[in-house]
Amino acid sequence: MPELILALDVTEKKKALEIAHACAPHIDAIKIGYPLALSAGLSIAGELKKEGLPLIADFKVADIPNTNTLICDQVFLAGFSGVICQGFCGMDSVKACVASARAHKGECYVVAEMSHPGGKEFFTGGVPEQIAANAVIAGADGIIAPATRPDRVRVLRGFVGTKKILSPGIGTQGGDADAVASLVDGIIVGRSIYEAKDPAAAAQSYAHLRRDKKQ
Ligand code: NUP
Repeated sequence: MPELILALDVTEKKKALEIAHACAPHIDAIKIGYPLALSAGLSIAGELKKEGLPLIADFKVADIPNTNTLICDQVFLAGFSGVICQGFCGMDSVKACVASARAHKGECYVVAEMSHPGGKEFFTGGVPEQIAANAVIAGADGIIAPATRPDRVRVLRGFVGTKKILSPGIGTQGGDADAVASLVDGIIVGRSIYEAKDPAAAAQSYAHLRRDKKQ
């Protein structure tokens, strides 16, 4: 059964910290991306870390290897425990992110296929499979695969074996947590939790799916 990763795409720092604190007992990790990092600054990582949970930077790093290294080093120095990069820039670019993660004892996940409708435009024709295979060769910790397409998650599992699959697209994007829970290692949920009237209760509603069933 998967871990529950909160996608904290809230742009008000105070609100973000409140939601993180309220949800912390019911989640296994926090993921932030550009919305919160750009509004609150990268130092938000230090504050979120106080919740004692793994903290993933969803910056979908997608540049040449040297720039990827510079970006990922900043991510880990800020206190994140994991980073998400794109795989379509090629093996060398992914390897740079993985090397940075290793140097900082962190994790690196590679987007293999995106969850939104437009994700079908270019993440197609064997590309996601190739990205997933590359992620394994590069030594990444796992991939990101779409909860909106459980059939694709099944296919990509065949390419990553026991590496982790983290899966966004649940709830607001239409994906069904129960349909992918047994296929993945982590479900990523954003709006269905942080836009709920009671985010903690919304997070707790996934308790039956969580690996350790803490709640
Ligand atoms: O393919 C992806 N789809 C996706 O939604 C890759 C992602 N990293 N995400 C992220 O997951 C997205 O940026 C957001 O932070 C989260 C999903 O949020 P929500 O749709 O549950 O609100």
